[in-house]
Amino acid sequence: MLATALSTALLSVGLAGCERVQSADEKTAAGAAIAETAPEGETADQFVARLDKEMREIYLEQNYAQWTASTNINGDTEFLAAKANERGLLQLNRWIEQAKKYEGQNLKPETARALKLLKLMTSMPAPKDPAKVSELTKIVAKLEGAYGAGKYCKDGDTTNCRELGDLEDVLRSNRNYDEQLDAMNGWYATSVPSKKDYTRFVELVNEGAKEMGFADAGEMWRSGYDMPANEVGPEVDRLWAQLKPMYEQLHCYVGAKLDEKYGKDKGHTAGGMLPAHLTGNMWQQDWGNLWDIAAPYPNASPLDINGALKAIEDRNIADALVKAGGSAPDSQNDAFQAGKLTTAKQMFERAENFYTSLGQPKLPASFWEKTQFIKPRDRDVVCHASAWDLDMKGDVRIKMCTKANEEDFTTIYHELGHIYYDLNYNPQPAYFQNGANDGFHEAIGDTMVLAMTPKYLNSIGLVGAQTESQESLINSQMRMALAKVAFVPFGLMIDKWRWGVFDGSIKPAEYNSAWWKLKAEYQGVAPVAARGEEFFDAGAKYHVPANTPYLRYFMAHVLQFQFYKAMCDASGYTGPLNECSFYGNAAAGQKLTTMLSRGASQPWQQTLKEMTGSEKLDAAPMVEYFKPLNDWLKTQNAGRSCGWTAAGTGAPAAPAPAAAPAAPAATPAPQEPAKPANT
Ligand code: X8Z
Ligand code: ZN
Repeated sequence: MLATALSTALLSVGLAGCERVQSADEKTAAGAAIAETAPEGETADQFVARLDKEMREIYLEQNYAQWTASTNINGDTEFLAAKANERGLLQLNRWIEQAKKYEGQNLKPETARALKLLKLMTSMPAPKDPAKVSELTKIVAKLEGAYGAGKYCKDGDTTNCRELGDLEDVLRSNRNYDEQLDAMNGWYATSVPSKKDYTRFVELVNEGAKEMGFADAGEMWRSGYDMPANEVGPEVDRLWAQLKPMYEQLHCYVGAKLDEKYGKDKGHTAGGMLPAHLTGNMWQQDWGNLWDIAAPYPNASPLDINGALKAIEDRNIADALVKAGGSAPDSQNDAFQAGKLTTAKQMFERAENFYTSLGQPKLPASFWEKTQFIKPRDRDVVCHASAWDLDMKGDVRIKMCTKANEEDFTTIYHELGHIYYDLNYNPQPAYFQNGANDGFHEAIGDTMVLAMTPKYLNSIGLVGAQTESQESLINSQMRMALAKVAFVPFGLMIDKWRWGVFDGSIKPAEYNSAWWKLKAEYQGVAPVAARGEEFFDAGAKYHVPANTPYLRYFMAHVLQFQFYKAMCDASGYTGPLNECSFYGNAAAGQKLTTMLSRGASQPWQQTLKEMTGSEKLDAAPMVEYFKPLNDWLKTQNAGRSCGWTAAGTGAPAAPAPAAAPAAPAATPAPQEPAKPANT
């Protein structure tokens, strides 16, 4: 695909995050047929027709180069990816220059839209100075490579290094307080060297954005939503206000569970915040791994998807070991890898089946041949999951380091949402091959995840028989809430931070304190020991070094419930929203197909209206979905002291949720010694 509205497209490196463009015939190698100047007398319509053709050509080189670099990190591939990106960015600047002569002309709506989207085609606007484009693309390739190859070697012992995936495993399932702290701090140490490059990166993209007429790169990002850029902030604040009371209830409940598990002195930090290393997730964005301590009714209907997937993997490894025969360590290792690959493919097949049940096509054979399903053993790769459309005509791939757990299982459904978006809008001109907005792209797969009800999971053999009871309902709602509700403030704070970084209100000397201040304010999480400016903790989150805008995920969390409700309605379902699954329903599938095939060819508000009947983002369906859990949480939290104060961070406090009786706005926290950064 062309990636996500503001982000991907041309400039692959670092742009897209989850969405990258890719591939095609070698004979159309990028640049081959692309002139540096526009033909004389070219009309606007002729210009966009040429744009369509040239974009298809130039992305190939970028996509192949970037795929190669992301699936094999080393100096050579980094160099080539940077070069390809440099050529792409230079060409984008040329097109933008060439398009200027049509400003103010009376154009066909489709042509006007193509020209408007052109300026928003990258999330890394490049300066005009070619030397700076070269510098920018080298930095970008280096930042992403460094993230992908990051390792924590405890006490500097290089014979004992762990990668991100190993460290995430600790947070996922090891409940030892100190080991979790060590895993988090260990990963966060890997981003320290990137601060200098990131700081320079910010200067360069701001220069590019200004030359394109934006105040800074953040304003450019906010211009990608078919509404005035200055209305985007207030719009997302409005949505957050709809969701915040529910988040505060969940925060209070999870905090109480952490107290039970670790003791009152360790379950909260000063001010009543959750200790960052105890949320089961490296970035505190998804608390689903806390199921072992947060399950409301451990004895109600089973929902142990992790256990089921692990059992499948164990069987596959055992089968592969039998096949391999030999007992030599090499053949054992091969069998282990083969067992993991088989499991990953089975997980992908299951997700593909969900989409085909809705009328989508089977994935092309090349997808199965070229996808990176699991982490290779012989080289560094960027493990962060992403979906790629290499040639806009069927060469789609996913890059993942799949593990047999629930989080990765749902990530596969998420990634396939991108892939099916790509395949459905491939007939559009290149410049419309994108999501209606970038939040749409991120919301598709997640909408399918909402339809993965306990009944569906039972039907595919991943959980045991379900009995209908209030306890089962609360369990399944909690399972979703730990992933979806917990995410919302995280989805907002990342770009609040970047908007500040780009507009200069957050200076490099304040990067870390501002990061933790926003995390305190929105999420109510904090590190347990000072994280001063010697750290660069934002850089430990993929999307920052990869320069993938993040507001898209916040919007997606709102949109996916709107889409889900619309598809449930289309399927004829009339029961409680949270029990609906449209798996296998043709009418729901038709709605989806229509939305996907529009791509970015019209303002997203129009596409949303076709899908849901309304052109407004609205968190009401999310609130409706979680009503049973929210009511239950209020009862559970009665008598608890909910809310937090962001002690020492200067961030505003979250007031106590209404249902929590008479508690002060925050647990009066024991005063910690003054900490420079985050407390
Ligand atoms: O980055 C992703 C996807 C690729 S677009 C794996 N996600 C965000 C994240 O991991 O931070 C999906 C949810 C949020
Ligand atoms: Zn995604």
